Amino acid sequence: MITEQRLKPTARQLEFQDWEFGLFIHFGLRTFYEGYVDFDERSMSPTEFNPTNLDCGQWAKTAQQAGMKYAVLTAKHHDGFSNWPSQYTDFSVAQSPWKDGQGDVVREFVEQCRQYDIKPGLYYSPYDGAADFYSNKDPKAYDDYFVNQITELLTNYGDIKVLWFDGAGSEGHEYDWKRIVTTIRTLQPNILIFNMADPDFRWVGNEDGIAPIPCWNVVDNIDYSIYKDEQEQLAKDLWLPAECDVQMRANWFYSDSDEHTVKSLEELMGLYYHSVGHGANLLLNIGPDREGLLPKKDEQRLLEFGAAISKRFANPLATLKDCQLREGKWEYWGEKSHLIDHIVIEEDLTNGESVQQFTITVTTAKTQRPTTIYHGINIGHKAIIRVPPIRVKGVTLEITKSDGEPIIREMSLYHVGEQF
Ligand code: FUL
Repeated sequence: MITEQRLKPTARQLEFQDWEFGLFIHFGLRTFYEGYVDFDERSMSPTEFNPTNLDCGQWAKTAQQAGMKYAVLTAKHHDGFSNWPSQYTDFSVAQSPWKDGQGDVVREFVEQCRQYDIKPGLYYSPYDGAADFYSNKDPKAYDDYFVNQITELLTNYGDIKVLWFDGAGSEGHEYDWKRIVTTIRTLQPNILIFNMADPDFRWVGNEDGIAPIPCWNVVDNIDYSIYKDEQEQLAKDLWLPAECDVQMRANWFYSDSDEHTVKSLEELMGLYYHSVGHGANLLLNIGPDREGLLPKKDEQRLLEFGAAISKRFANPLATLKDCQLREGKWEYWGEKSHLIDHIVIEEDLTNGESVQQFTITVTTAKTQRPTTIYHGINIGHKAIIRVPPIRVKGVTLEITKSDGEPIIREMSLYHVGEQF
């Protein structure tokens, strides 16, 4: 029986959770100012924006080859520079020498995403360091600007899947969210909004790529930004799946001086277990360089990462089809014994999250005794459980506490070994 009060995801939230892995792209005028930091005092000129070889196809193709399903580009970051020729500012690509001011990074990005079957998303910083009316002295003028720019982005580029609102810098600023959200929902009813205003998914609360255990889908508060410790209390419980955004290097935007900080494959694999493996999405950032390309080392590392993920999880020893549901337990019984070191479980979330506690019990290979080897809390979208290698004849998943009848949509067993 499913309890009436159990919160359920929308169809677009369910779809989002299945994407699992995406590419975050920080690119803009700031790319051309070495060492520029968030809320930098230095002024910047659009005349410096001139990627010599911009290729959004390289971004999208690399993402696709790595197994990513979506990408989010900074349409406008905190510095206020618009990566599209917005008619509401003179601080955009239109004032740059790039393509004689006729270029549009947002357009090239969304078109190439579609080309490679990557869902396009746009980051839009509510904070704006360039619009002098941003400050609370004239919040209404800034709301107008916000709505006008969002209207351009959500009208001129087709279906946009994600609108990513970064809270950083906005602490204490009052926006007319009602007006802004009405605009967004009217223009693109299926868009997913990140973390602010009327969110569809939430920030995991750190920029390290780590989701906790348990990472529930239903929450009553959200983390706002890295500059604010207190969480924002929501008016009611909401289904808000978590996303883990994390950098490939030490900086979000390209820098000449941090190539040595490109994360190792080992560290990235760890992040995968701690994010996707805990039921959250992983949004991994790369800052394209001054040519407008993903830097070689980052591109290679991302491809290695994607290959390592699929190598690990492409060949299960058994899946749900090989299991039987008996008296509320999902049981696998092998003809032969197997070495296993991973158990991956997915809950069908269509009607909400049910599992609150579970155990994994193996039937030992020689004496065929049931032995519990793992106690878990939630399963949610996906739980990747890594155990020391163990030879088993059978494996049983038992849900020991749940809200209503749990539906398991996948349970698979793997022997991955020591490989990377
Ligand atoms: C932070 C920002 O201030 C960074 O520049 C970056 O955009 C990151 C995703 O969010 O809070």
